[in-house]
Amino acid sequence: MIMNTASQTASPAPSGKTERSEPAPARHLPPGVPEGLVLHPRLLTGERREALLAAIAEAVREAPFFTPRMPGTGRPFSVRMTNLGPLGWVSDKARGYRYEPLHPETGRPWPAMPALLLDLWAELSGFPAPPEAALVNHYAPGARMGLHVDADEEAKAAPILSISLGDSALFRIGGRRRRDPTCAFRLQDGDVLVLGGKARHCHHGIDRILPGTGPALPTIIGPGRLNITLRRVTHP
Ligand code: MD3
Ligand code: FE
Repeated sequence: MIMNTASQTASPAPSGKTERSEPAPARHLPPGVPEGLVLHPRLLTGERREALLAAIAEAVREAPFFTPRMPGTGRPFSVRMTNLGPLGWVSDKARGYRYEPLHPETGRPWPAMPALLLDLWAELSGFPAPPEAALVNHYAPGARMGLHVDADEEAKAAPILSISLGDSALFRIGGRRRRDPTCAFRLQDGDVLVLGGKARHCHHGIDRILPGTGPALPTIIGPGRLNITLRRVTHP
């Protein structure tokens, strides 16, 4: 686990000798990441990762990706989205950002939240009630997400948990005010990020996807990157 405290360790010096299996390089968070941000590098690997990808592919069959639109202007997001769980985040020109129990195009309930995601939340969130929404973002190469704050949840004390799959992305996080300084670091396949404390209320976004840097996603999803965010929406 990597926290924004003094617990970070230095990279080992290169030994000069060739080894059969190189250890994963130590990963550092840049200076200035907000308090409450915890990175678990490559926490999701192997069978757990495969099971999650299969569950997402299955959910996308039932609840296809939709393209959210900006309130007022109707400008489309470059990111496609779908949701799992009792509530899902949606946005359109007329009604803007909100959580809804039904898919905006099919009118059906969102697919159930997989047990694997409920377990991950129970392990890492420190929050006593389960998440109600798993928002699935798909970034094709070239898609991005501008700096924003997540403020549509009533449960302001609950953290947000983020899982990255596929290609790496350059993630940026700043402060409570839009003009506060920002710092950026890479998120890669299998990384789990917990956004609690002050970090929960900070501006953040995705500058760009780094195409071809991660394992392929299921065919029904296509190339690029998936991000799954687990959210508690209502007051428990
Ligand atoms: C920091 N998603 O869905 S995940 C979003 O990679 C969103 O798709 C990005 O921002 C993505 O709203 C970033 C990491 C993340 C998620 C939620 C946060 C960071 C956050 C909420 C508050 C602060
Ligand atoms: Fe966000």
